[in-house]
Amino acid sequence: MKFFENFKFNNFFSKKKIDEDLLNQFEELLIESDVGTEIAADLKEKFKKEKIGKEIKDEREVFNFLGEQISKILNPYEKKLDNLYKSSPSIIVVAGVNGVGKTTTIGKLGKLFKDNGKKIVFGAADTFRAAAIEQLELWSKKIGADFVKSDIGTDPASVGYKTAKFAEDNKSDLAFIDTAGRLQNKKNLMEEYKKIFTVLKKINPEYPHETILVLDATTGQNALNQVEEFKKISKLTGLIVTKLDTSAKGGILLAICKKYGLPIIAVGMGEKESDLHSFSSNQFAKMLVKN
Ligand SMILES: Nc1nc2c(ncn2[C@@H]2O[C@H](COP(=O)(O)OP(=O)(O)O)[C@@H](O)[C@H]2O)c(=O)[nH]1
Ligand SMILES: [Mg+2]
Repeated sequence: MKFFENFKFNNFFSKKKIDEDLLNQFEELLIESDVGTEIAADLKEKFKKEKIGKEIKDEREVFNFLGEQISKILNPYEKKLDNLYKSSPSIIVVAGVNGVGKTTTIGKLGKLFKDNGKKIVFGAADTFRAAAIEQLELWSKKIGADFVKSDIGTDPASVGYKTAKFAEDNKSDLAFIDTAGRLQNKKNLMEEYKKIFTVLKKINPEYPHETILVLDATTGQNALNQVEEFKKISKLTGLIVTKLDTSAKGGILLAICKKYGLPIIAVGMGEKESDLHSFSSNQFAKMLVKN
């Protein structure tokens, strides 16, 4: 994740003084980093107020300023991972389009809670591909979670139902329900999701306790459209943003928070089981502006 990737530092810092031209470059850079035009204009304005006409001794001043501002923007949206567990069973649906990292994230979440002594079950409601079911099964073996599946092609809602029932009958603490997220046929996809929620609510109107939307940071602005679509199907209780270990420009988190006010639960920083971290606005901001 690199915020300042395309920035011509030499040009910037050879000038030593902040002028309008530099401020505009600063704003452009922010927009390129996916923070959205509103936040970019806002940050530019703040930067201007504090720094215009002043000398900058070194680039850290700019980074620190930006880091502090970003941390302030994101701070209200921190949601601690621990909050996913409320009572047994806590039923959690993990949604998102294909390839964003849902299955991997479930593996990582399972591992975290398992290490905290919780009893976990994974439900393979992505029944579209055999490989998807196997992938989740592998994770369940790896971290020691129970596993609920049906045959390929089975109605995902029935797997959701089976998983929640299993969690009740077997005293699981947390149930994570994996989903398909194929966007090829949006209408079907949305119907499929709706049905999962309807069926879960029939068991208990409180179910699911959480609906997490997983977003891939590398998709940039498109992530906003995904939030928009999924918001129509269900009340989202939080976001997990993956692939922040890549060249993704994490600025998209700011745009999403600003527009939708959704809490961020965790960030994915790699493919391994230990690569999921509770979201800290402070740490995230520091990481973002580090060059
Ligand atoms: N670099 C990186 N890769 C990830 C991360 N999370 C998931 N992936 C990879 O993204 C790909 C798709 O993940 P998967 O969990 O199958 O996505 P799903 O289709 O949403 O279930 C896999 O190759 C994962 O290893 C992450 O945080 N960082
Ligand atoms: Mg998957």
